[in-house]
Amino acid sequence: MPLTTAYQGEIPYLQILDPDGNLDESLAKGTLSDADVKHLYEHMILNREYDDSAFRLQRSGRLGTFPQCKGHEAAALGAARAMRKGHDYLVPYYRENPASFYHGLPMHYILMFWGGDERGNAIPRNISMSPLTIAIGTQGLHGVGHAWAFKYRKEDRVVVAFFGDGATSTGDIHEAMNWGSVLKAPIVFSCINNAWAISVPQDKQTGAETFAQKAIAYGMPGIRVDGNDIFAVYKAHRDAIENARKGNGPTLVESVTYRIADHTTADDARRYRPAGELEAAQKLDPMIRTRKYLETRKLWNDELEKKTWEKAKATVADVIAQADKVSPPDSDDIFNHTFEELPPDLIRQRDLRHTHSIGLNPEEIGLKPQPEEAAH
Ligand SMILES: Cc1ncc(C[n+]2csc(CCOP(=O)(O)OP(=O)(O)O)c2C)c(N)n1
Ligand SMILES: [Mg+2]
Repeated sequence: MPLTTAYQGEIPYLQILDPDGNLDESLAKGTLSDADVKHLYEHMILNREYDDSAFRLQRSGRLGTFPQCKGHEAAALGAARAMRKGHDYLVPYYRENPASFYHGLPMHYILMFWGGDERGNAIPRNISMSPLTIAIGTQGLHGVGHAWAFKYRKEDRVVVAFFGDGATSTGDIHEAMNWGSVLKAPIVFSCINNAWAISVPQDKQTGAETFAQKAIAYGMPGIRVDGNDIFAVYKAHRDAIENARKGNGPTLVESVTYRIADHTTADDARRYRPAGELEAAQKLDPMIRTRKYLETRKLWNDELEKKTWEKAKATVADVIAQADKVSPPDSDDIFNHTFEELPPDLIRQRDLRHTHSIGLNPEEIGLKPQPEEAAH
């Protein structure tokens, strides 16, 4: 019997705004209006200013570390704009400040968090997003859980879960994509391929040509987009979100961008980045292209650019002042924001870890021995 084809798949690639700022009018139809692009560019400026200020705060000893989002602005904001604000649910990792702020997260929270204050990751209830995730990939499963809950409750909310190229090598992301697809959960898997996972490049991360093609194996659509193109990122996410809202399950969107900064302030990418790569990527910076587009449409000029940066600087200075005014944290905070009701073992950990209790008999400080301790 001859061999036949069991399955054949294809991954589309979408670019609408090219690096010179030229727009494919037919693909752009029904996507972002002039006002949208202007507004998103203003957000890019605000985020770039925030990013550079946070870097300086770290260098002056006021933040522990900071992962810069530089270069990711279009990839994050295009997806954020495609979501229904306050309704759809954002599941970030740690490089989505532009999306988080767009969805209303107070900007000083992120400074608090990287300054070591856990209250900065206690997301206010009215913001439709989960906390930042540092444990790579785990948020994929949280995202599927949220999406499954929305489906179960018959709410028409959709989750957008972000993760990096490096996270695709974790078991959690595979499990999340598998279960998301099996359950037809309303979730979009947004993979930010920024070429690096700390010092690991794409060809050491996967044997596949794209990350998007992994969707095929999970039985969901996959698409690769130019992640520095705000139109393409928006369109791919909007279509995927609306498809999920209709009950058709997840999509994997791979946004190809570049990590213009070091991995975090604790890294020095000059040690591993090939010569010339950064300079080439800087030419593809999403802000350059978005500005060029706005200028071609006579919607932007030097004066607006100057004014917007000035406004961004003033906003960020206010944000820093706000973070400075926050009362000092309490070490109990690390226990206080994850559970609605703290489970007994964590109550015990919280109470036992106080320095004054170390070495004391738990019974003497009013704690009942745990069953295994009683058995010894
Ligand atoms: C489970 C787990 N393993 C390892 C790490 C250490 N770590 C922190 S960031 C990172 C690389 C992540 O790369 P990627 O997913 O591409 O995201 P990017 O930082 O490039 O945006 C690693 C391995 C971690 N935080 N969590
Ligand atoms: Mg990466």
